[in-house]
This record gives sequence, C-alpha cells and structure tokens, in this order.
Amino acid sequence: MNRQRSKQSQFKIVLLGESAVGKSSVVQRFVKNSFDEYRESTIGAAFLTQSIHLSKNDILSSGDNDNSITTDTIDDDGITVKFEIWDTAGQERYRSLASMYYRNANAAIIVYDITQLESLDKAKYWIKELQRQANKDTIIILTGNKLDLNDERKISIDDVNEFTSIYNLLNFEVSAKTGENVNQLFKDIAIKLVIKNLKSNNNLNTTNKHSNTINLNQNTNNTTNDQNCAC
Ligand SMILES: Nc1nc2c(ncn2[C@@H]2O[C@H](COP(=O)(O)OP(=O)(O)OP(=O)(O)O)[C@@H](O)[C@H]2O)c(=O)[nH]1
Ligand SMILES: [Mg+2]
Repeated sequence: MNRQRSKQSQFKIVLLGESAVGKSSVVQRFVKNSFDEYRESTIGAAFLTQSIHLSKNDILSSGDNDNSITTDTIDDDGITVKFEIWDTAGQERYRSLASMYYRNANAAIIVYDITQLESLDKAKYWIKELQRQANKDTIIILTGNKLDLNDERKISIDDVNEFTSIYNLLNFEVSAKTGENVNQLFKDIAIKLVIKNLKSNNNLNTTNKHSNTINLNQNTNNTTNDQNCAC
C-alpha cells in the first residue's frame, strides 16, 4: 500500500482585507468565472467551494518541489484539490469575527487594492494579526487586486516586495475584472499545499519506519476536521 498516492485533497482558504478591495470579486471570478461591476458588500462572511485539478507534472515541476516528491509519490492522474473558501466581510464592524474564519485555515489570501494606499496598511494589519494568532502552518499570500487599473496604481510592486521579503510571504497581483492571474493564484496555492502535505506525510512515514510504530492519526487526505470548522 502506498499511502502518499492520494487523489484528492481538501483545504480551507480564507480571504481577508479592507472593504471594497475586491475579495468577493476574486472569489466569484475563481468559482463562477464572472464579474459584477456593482457588488453588494459582504455581510459576515460567505462560504463557497471550488475544485481544481493538478497534473502530476504541475506538482513535480513546481519550484517548491526540492526533489523530495518523486514520480512514484503522485498518482498518474494527478490530484484534485477541493478548496473550502471563506470570503470575509471587510467592513470594520465585522472585524472581530475574522478569527473564526482564519483559525485552522490552510491558506490566507490577504487582499489590497493597488489603487488604494490605505488598503495596504489594512493588509499589513491582517498579516501581523495572523502571524500572532493564526496557526503557524497557514500559508499567507499578499494579493494586490484591480490590476486592470494599473494606470491609477498608488502602490508599487517595490513597496510590496520590501514588505513581503521581511515577512517571507508570497505575493501576487490579479484582476478580478479581467480574470488576469486569478486562476494562477489559486493553482499556485494548491500546488504549495499539496507539496507541503506530501512532504509532511513523507516525514511521518520516515519517522514511523525508524520508530517501528504506526501513526493512526496520520491524515493522508488532509481533510479538514469538522469539529474545528468555523461554520
Ligand atoms: N476595476 C476593478 N474593479 C473591481 C475589481 N474587483 C472588484 N472590483 C469592484 O470593486 C468593488 C468592491 O468589490 P467586492 O468584491 O465587493 O469587494 P470586497 O472586498 O468583497 O468588499 P467587502 O465585502 O465589503 O469586504 C465592486 O464594485 C467591484 O465591481 C477589479 O479587479 N477591477
Ligand atoms: Mg465581499
């Protein structure tokens, strides 16, 4: 039996950021491939799911694979990743609810609007809060939205790079309106999470071999624990 050759993984993602930066629009583009010029502000939070398929090559050729993931580790058909997405409300009055959604998240997409300087300050606030309060394994991705408004840009990529390199974060720019980079953002997150999962399963198996014990708690599918679900 090869424990690593799981065909499906499930991960929880949360989106955080100031109101009107386009969190719901990014999710809508990813889940429904559509965009609304006039969207209602989110109340509380919205929950959506979407699956994407990763080929074997997507995983093996990723820069995140340090050769510890080999061709035998992954099923020939690749891996289907199901995302459970919590799109939080950016309005100030909902701020205290956020921890319910980022708790136990596998990845957090912190969104700012490249045309709104203050939205980067709010993004930095969320990053600091996550680093203090969230699970240490949560991957944080700082994402500038509204790339279609490049001519009105107030935040340069250099400003952001300086910040992301200090905190060692991933960094993306997307447009929910045109769809530019949106699928790539979620695909990169999926690859990172799958590789992280496969590596940690590898480590568990190696440890088990050495200790001659069986870890009954090992979770090869990384399914989220319903008891910990914020829903
Ligand atoms: N030009 C442009 N407008 C966008 C883009 N993404 C979102 N918008 C617009 O920005 C406004 C706010 O978008 P939302 O997706 O509702 O923002 P939000 O971050 O979810 O806001 P809250 O729910 O209040 O936290 C809407 O009018 C969108 O049409 C984009 O990529 N480009
Ligand atoms: Mg919203």
